[in-house]
Amino acid sequence: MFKLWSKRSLTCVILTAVVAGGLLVRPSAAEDKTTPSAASQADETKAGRERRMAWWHEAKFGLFIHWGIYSIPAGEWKGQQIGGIGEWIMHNARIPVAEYEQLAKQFNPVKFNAEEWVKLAKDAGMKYIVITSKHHDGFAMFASKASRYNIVDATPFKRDVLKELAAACRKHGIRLGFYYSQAQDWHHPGGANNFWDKEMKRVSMEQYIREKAGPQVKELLTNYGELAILWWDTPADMTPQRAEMFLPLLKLQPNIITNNRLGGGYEGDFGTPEQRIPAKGKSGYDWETCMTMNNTWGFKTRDQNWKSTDDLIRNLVDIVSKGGNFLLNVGPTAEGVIPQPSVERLREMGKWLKVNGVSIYGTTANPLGDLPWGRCTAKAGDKDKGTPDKLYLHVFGWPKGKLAVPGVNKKVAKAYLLADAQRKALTVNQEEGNLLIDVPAKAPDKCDSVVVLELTD
Ligand code: FHN
Repeated sequence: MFKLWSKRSLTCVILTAVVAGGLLVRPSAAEDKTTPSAASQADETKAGRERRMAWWHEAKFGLFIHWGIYSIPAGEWKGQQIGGIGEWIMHNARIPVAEYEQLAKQFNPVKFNAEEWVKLAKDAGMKYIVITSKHHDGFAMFASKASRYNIVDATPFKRDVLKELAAACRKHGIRLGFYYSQAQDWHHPGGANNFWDKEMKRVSMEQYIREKAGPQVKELLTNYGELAILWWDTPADMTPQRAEMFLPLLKLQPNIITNNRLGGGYEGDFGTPEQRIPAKGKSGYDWETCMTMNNTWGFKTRDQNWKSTDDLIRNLVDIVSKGGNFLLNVGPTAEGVIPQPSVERLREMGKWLKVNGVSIYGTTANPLGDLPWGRCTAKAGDKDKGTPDKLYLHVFGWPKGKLAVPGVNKKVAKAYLLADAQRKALTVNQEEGNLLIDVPAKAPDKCDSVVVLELTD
């Protein structure tokens, strides 16, 4: 029998307990690391990997959806407010399996409309969606032959919401990825980390992977058309051998992109800093910051601690200027509704991106040094098409009259405001690498005004 509480698993329990306590933890060093070779495509060439990752590099901005039966209690259990993040209520209130699974019988999200969610993501300027197919509570939000504890077999709703989302994503040109909690499963007696339910008759984690997690991942990779991303989470107790039980399945989706949370030493395609933005990016290192808009991933009625739209836009810009992607979360209600404060923020971000999107999508990290007034993104030109190299100066703090830009070593052919449809040239004084750009007195955008520099050799 394998040891249930190895030193490694204990570290993981402590980490997850801190997360569950609602603190914003720094992910472990392992969480931040990634290697160019994905677990699923270990023998691919560099060019092959670049082709597989190309859309993701272009996309920059995605929607994370944490949705499950935890949205029914929404942070409250038996009249008590339960601390920590909403989707952890089973763990944090130490709810036995037999009690928690009764929630499924009430789950009837009649207001769920896949098209509306996908259109909202699109309007927000997002290019992909990642949704929780099964979170740590073990409840599958899709039709599963591997476990009847799923939305089709165990709820009055009986609809496979992932199927509907996959169809809507295909229709609207949004890529779809699935989050799957491969290690923690508080419902299955072999899943990691349910230490509170004394009624559970433990089985091995191998048995859990063999009879539930493995077959479910296979279902996800088989039944929903082409998938963009498989987003593993919390590799508690994952040994290399256990991780390897999942790897052959990835061949079902040769182009899939995976994150670095499978465990067992498999680092996937990208790092996953959580609730934070790294101080600096790293060349050749792909990463995606995932972040909540309030303090919870899954819906919690009382959590109204919303970040402002300006902060969210600046976070997006900060991340992209360091070469990363931004996966921004919403936690729909038990009725299937995305909370209004989230909708408002997404629409406002979309408005900003409508004007300024070219300074985000398909750009690369800031080639200049630190900039006191904001951030910079870059785009290489195309000689064949006659398009110049460009720098996008994201000005958070609008200056009085002149914008000083240090470190520009190429000649500036033209400077203009992205918000100016006429592209009227701004006067630029260039002395060696230092620029002084004459800008209007009033910032075109109170959050982030973008000045474009077209460069020549
Ligand atoms: O424990 C989960 C948490 O509930 C949430 O899903 C986040 C999203 O990245 N991942 C884990 C904590 O790292």
